[in-house]
Amino acid sequence: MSNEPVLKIDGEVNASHALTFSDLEAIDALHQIIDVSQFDPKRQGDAVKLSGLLELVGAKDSAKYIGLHGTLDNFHASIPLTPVRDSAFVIYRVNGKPLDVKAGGPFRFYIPDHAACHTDEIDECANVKFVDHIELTSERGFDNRPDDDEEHAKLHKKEHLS
Ligand SMILES: Nc1nc2c(c(=O)[nH]1)N[C@H]1C(S)=C(S)[C@@H](COP(=O)(O)O)O[C@H]1N2
Ligand SMILES: [Mo]
Repeated sequence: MSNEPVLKIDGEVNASHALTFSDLEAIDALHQIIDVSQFDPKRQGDAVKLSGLLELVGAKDSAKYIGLHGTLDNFHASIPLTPVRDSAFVIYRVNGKPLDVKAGGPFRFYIPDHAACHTDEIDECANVKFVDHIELTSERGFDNRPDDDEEHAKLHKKEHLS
């Protein structure tokens, strides 16, 4: 039990949380998305809406940026909250089981209406895999997404070697 993965949510919130798979499953059906392929035919599984998570932790008005931290491979993004707060979600379950690490699990952030890689702040690169910490901040936070084609190509080469 003690090694069970958790998704930590903290920063500009009323109550920090560390959520397990079963905590996510227990979130009201109103905030669940069953079958994310309706948003992207290449994706499968179920998700919880970011808006549901924000409600759970009580996001403060001072929360302007969302920091997405993937500790496993040290990948981080910080994006403005407003454009994604009603559309983004966290994929966490496939066929009733936790999302596999091969698919970016156990928790994977997903923005359905993302821009192409490094063309905008809200790009495909911000779909952070193995996200274990969501941090709400008042200013832009740490971000090490690739910002040009060369860096981007290098990152993908690394991803495919692993
Ligand atoms: N943790 C983590 N998340 C990541 C990345 C990464 O290297 N590490 N790459 C990003 C980039 S640059 C892109 S374009 C998408 C690719 O997602 P896909 O492999 O599911 O198509 O994941 C993003 N999320
Ligand atoms: Mo990307």
